[in-house]
Amino acid sequence: MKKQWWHELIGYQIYPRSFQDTDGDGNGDLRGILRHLDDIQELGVNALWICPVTKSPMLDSGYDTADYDQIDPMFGTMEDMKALLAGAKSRGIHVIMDLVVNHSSSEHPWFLEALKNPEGEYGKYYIIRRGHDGQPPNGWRSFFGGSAWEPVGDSGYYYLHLFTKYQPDLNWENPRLRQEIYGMINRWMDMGVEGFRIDSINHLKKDFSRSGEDGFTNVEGIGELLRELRDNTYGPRGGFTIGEVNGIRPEQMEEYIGEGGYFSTMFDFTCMRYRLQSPCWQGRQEEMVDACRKELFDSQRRAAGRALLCNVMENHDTPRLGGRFCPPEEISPRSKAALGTMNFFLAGIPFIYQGQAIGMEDYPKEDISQFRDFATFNLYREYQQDGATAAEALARLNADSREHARTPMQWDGGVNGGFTDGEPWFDVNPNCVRINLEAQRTDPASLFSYYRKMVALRKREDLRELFIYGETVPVFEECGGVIAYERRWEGTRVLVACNISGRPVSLPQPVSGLEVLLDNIQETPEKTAPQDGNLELQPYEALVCRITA
Ligand code: ISL
Repeated sequence: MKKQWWHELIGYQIYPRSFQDTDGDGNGDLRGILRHLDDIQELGVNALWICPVTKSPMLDSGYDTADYDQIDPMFGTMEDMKALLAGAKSRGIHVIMDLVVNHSSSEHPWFLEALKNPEGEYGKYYIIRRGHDGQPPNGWRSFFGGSAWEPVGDSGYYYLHLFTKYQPDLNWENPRLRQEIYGMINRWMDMGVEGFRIDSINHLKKDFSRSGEDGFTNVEGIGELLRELRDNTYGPRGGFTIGEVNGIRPEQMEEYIGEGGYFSTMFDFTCMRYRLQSPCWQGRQEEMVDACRKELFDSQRRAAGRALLCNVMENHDTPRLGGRFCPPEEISPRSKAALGTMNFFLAGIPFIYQGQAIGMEDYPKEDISQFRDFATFNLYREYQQDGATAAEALARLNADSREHARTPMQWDGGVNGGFTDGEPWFDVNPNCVRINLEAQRTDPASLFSYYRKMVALRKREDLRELFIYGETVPVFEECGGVIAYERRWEGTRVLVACNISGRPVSLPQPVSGLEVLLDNIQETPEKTAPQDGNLELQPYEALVCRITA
C-alpha cells in the first residue's frame, strides 16, 4: 500500500452542540471546541471530525443544511471557525468537516425557489416528480419513517426525501447542482479544512425502476458521480475523506477506498450493528461477540494490503458501547476499556467519539418529551402504529435511540457537568458526578488515562508502522467471548487479546515470551502474562503484548 499522510491519523469525533457551551445559550459552540483543544491534544489524537456546523434549522442536528457557506449562529461565526482551524493546526491536529450533500434543508434558498416553481431552474436541483391519482410517484420509504415523498402543496408534484421531510434530496443528475457543490467544497478547503466525513454518500444516485432501498442505495453508475466529485475537489488537493458508505458488496471495497478509490477510507460499522438489546441477541453475549469477531475479521481480511478502514466503536448515531456489548451490571470502566482496545489496534484509522474515552453512558428517558430528535418522534409514532403501547414504544427508544450518544459532554461533576452555565438544550446525564473528565484526568487508573496510553502506544515510534501497515492475524478464534489477534510487521509481533465476557478465560494454547505493553487491569500484569503457559484473562481484561519468543 502506498503510504499517505493520513495513514497516521488517530481521530476524535465532535458532536458540537453537546461539546461545550461558552455563551450560556445551552448549546455547544465552536469557541467551546477551541477551549478544549488542549484536552484533545492531551488524549494524543491528531485529527478532528466536527459534525455539521453550517447554517441549519437543526431539524436533523445540522444534517439539514440551509447554507453550505455559513456557520450557524448557534455555533458562532466564520471568525470562530478560522480561529479553531488555526488553533488545531498549531497543535498538529488536522480538521475535517461533515459534508452533507445527499440532501439539503427544506429551508435552503434553492429549495424555497424550487417550491415556487417545480419546473424551474431550482426545481431541477431537487428530485421532484408528478404523482399519480393522488399517490406519490412510487412506494419508497424514508429511513426515518413514512413515505419518502412529500407533496408540493396541491400542485400534484412530490419531492423526494430519504431522511426527514425537512431534508429534500438533491438532484445529482443535474450538472449545475454538482458544480455548486464542488465550488463550496473547494472554498472550505481553501480556508484550511483538510477533508471531510461524507454523509450518506451511497444514496446520491437513484433508480426509479427499482423498489425499496435498492432504488437509492449504491445504485449502478454511482461510481461516475463519486469519481467526478473527487476529481473536482479533494482528490487533486490530497484531502482526507471518510465515506459513510453502507452495504456495498465486499468486492467493491477496493473501488471505494483502494488506491485511486473514491475516498481515503470508509467506516467499518461492524461493531455498531451488534447490540445486546436486539431481540436476536438478548442474553446471548458470547454468541454475539463471536459473530461480531467473525465479521470484523472478514472485513480486515478484505482490506488487508489494499486499503485502511476507519474503525469506530461509537458515533452520534448509536447508543454508547458499554450497554451495547455488556449486560447492565457489567458496564464498567474495565469493560469499556476492553471494548475500546479490541477495536483500536485493528488495521485502519481509529476514531474516538466524544465522551467515549471517559466512558459516558446511555441516559434513558422517563417521558418521550425528554427526547429531542425529530427522527425519534417519527419512530415513536411508527412503533405505536405497529401495535406497541406508548410505554413499549418508549422502552424501545430507551434501548436503541441514537440520542443516547448526544447528551452533553461531562467535563466535571458540577452543575450540568461543566457543559453550560445556561439551560442545556438536552439533559446532562446525572451520572456526571461520577463520570467526568476532571475526575479522570489525574487518576492513572482511569479510563481516560487508559485511552491516553492506547493512543500513545499506537504512535510509539518502534510500533507505529506495525499498527498501521501490519498484517492482522486472528488468533484463539475458537475461544468464545474473546476477540484476539496478532499484528505482524517485519518480524515484530504484537498480540491483542480482549475478553469480552464477565467470566475468566484461559486461552486454549500456551504462549510464551510476552512483554506486556498495555493491560486494563494494571494491578496484576505479571499474573496475566506468564512467561510460559496458558494465558489467563480476567473478566473484561484486555492485553496488548509484544511476542518476544
Ligand atoms: O443508509 C442507511 C441505512 O442503510 C442509514 O443508516 C444511513 O446511512 C444513516 O442514517 C445516515 O446517517 C447520517 O445521515 C443522516 C443523519 O441523520 C445521521 O446523523 C448521519 O450520520 C441524514 O443526514
